[in-house]
Amino acid sequence: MVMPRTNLVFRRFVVSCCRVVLLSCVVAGGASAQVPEKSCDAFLLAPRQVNRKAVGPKACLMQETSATHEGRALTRLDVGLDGTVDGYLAKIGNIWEPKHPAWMSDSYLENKRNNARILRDKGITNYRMYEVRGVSHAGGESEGSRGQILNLDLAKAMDRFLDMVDGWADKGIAPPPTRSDWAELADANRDGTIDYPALAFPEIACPLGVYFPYPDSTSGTTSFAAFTGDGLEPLDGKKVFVDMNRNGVWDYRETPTQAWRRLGLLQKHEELTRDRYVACVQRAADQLRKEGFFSDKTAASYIEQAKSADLQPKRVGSQ
Ligand SMILES: [Ca+2]
Ligand SMILES: [Ca+2]
Repeated sequence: MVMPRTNLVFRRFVVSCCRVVLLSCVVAGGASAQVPEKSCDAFLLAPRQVNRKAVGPKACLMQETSATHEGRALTRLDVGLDGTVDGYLAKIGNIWEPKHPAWMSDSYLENKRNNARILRDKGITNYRMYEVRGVSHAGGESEGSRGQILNLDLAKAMDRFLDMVDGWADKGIAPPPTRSDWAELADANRDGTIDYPALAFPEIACPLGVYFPYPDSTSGTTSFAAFTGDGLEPLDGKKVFVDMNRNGVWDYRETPTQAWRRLGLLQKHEELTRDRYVACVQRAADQLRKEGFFSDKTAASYIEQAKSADLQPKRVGSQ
């Protein structure tokens, strides 16, 4: 999330960026090839001098896609730049397929974290980066469920992010601090303990299974492996086992009760009951609501769904 200018076009551009940054995850999704491209050269800054050479984006193309969320009209802008960025060639050939410098990671989470660190180190303060656990790059609003693909629905927090951008631009109300599980970004007072951890939606805080990158570990989409208590931990699309219980071994799936005991959500002899599940979801949703990331409506809907969710979760596809 970056502090928007008052110009509406720029605000919408920034809102689009907010989604990319807030996902802060593993792999960039491709822009739709069906949407015609338009020039956005008018928004380019003048070139800067680096080592006596003029550097900076030279050309800009964008794709504009209309969408609605809960009745609100949104415009998504995907932007491609040509030219040089800090002396690195930003693009060779297809403007939508930039050639990455060697120091960039295959992990988009790593790249987004580094992006936030670089902004901070440059003294830029009008940005925020929010990691959301259990997400790769794609949010469920565009690719919620398709075959083995199942993504966490980030749209449930988008209304609050739009409000944050509006409040920041119009009233100067700064959004909450950057949230990350990387101490470099989230241990504000440098005492070794993270102060602003990544966001845990109720699906993650009160899990009935695990989300994992799918088809492989660098994919922008995820699949979901349910705590069925039945059979082996599944394989991803590259036939690498999904270590659901993080014990380093390809072993059997836990039941939700076994997983919750391991995670400390239940005591050793406690069972996962409806009341305990609803209470957990309520705690997780309320915390996000108090911190400003969930609306009242989103928090309430999570609690309502928890009252009827299947506590003996079924597999997704063959997962
Ligand atoms: Ca700390
Ligand atoms: Ca395991």
